[in-house]
Amino acid sequence: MILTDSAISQLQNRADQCANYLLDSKSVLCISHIDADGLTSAAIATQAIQRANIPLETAFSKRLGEPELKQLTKTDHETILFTDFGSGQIEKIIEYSEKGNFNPIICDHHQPSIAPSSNSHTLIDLDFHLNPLLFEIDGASELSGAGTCYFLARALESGSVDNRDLASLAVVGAIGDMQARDKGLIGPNKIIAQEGVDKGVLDIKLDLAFYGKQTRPLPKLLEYSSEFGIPSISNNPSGSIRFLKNLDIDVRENGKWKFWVDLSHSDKKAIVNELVKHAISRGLSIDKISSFISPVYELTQELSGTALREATEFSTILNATARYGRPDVGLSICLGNRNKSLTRAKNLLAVHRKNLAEGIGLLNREGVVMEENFQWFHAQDKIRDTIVGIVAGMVLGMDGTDPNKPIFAFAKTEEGDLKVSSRGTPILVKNGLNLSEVMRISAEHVGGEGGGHDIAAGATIPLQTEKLFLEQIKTTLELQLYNSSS
Ligand SMILES: [Mn+2]
Repeated sequence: MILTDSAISQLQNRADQCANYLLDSKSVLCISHIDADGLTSAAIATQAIQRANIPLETAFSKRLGEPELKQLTKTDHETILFTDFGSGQIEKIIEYSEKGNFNPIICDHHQPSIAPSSNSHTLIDLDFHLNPLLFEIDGASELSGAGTCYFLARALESGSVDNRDLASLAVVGAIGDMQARDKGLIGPNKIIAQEGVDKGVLDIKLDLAFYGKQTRPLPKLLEYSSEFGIPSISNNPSGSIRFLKNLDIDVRENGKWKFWVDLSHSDKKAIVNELVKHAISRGLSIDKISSFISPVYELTQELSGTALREATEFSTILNATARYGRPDVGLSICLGNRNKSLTRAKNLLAVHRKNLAEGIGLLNREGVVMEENFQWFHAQDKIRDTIVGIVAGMVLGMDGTDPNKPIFAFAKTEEGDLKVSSRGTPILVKNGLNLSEVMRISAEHVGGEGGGHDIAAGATIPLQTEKLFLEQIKTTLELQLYNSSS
């Protein structure tokens, strides 16, 4: 690679160490997390390891607690590669490794359960732990799990192998983990995207930022723009149709609404102009209006007008598989299989959309509980634990919630405990919020486990510990937000 920045070259050195470790392994078990970033992480690692001719098996896990780690000690594979999780459990993983239960490699971007350099123990992890946070690269916005695996994949190259085609999956992972900002991907994520462009697997262009340009008919594309809050268009079906009918553009063809991708460049431009005029005349903020346009990441190997063409829609498809117990389907799509896998995924996507809409409906009806420095809701068993975090992220900032406070969401799990998901905002993080720490401390306080990123984190806690957990959140948040303001 041609990158010169010192943090990145340190990350590359670590990737080289991990790659050498892998290349010396007789066989590898790759185990990954079940979201879009986890699936693309596994897909990148899987392909790079296969191309390096190392025998491999790929598996997924919803969580990585004591029972899951214990189960992994039974593996026949010489090396276990943890992708998109593992850093938050590194203490436990080191314990197992020292007992000779398995040889681990961790390729993750979540916050390590022990801070780098906080104790001498961490020296042991140096050889096999690849994580941007160890090199002062932000794991919440600058490099995803899939991006971290991409660095490993590049380090595994030898001879004529060129793994840059995997950059498109790394971008899908970063987008799935909400790492893009108004100006698109930043930091190492951006460098990876550029490698994808150079390799011809990605196309980056400034375009309408709305979700669904490939697969939603124009009125739906506009109607579902709730994050932009455009008066009389967002969440307004008849208003969206009225807006389109007033345009001097053919927005229909053969009696059907067109899709954004079907429009000519000049028609797209005309619609954006009208949208901006409409938004200005109704007093929408300039910040919101300027976010209508952003870099859009298209996978050039996928057909235009399909759900896999644009990184945003691709990542939703993956979430719809993995979070409903079918990570195998999502992985299969990432590995290039279509037909059956894609049909299955689309069916799951319909269910996923329905569940998200129902979850948001529930929140609109019941609202959140407002505390002094945070807000929360308890979905009981009305929202699946695997999507309650997505719902929390979607409702944060909507009517009835406070965009200046982090949100915490509880849901019961199939395993008989509670899942807690939390989401913050970039401004809160700047003011000292670290949800990974909040979730780890509060979960440990009630006998559970938690961690993640500063801006988004999760925990699993025993039933009926909500009250104690919430009290601990309050205390930890006070310290974080107080320390930064003093
Ligand atoms: Mn991730």
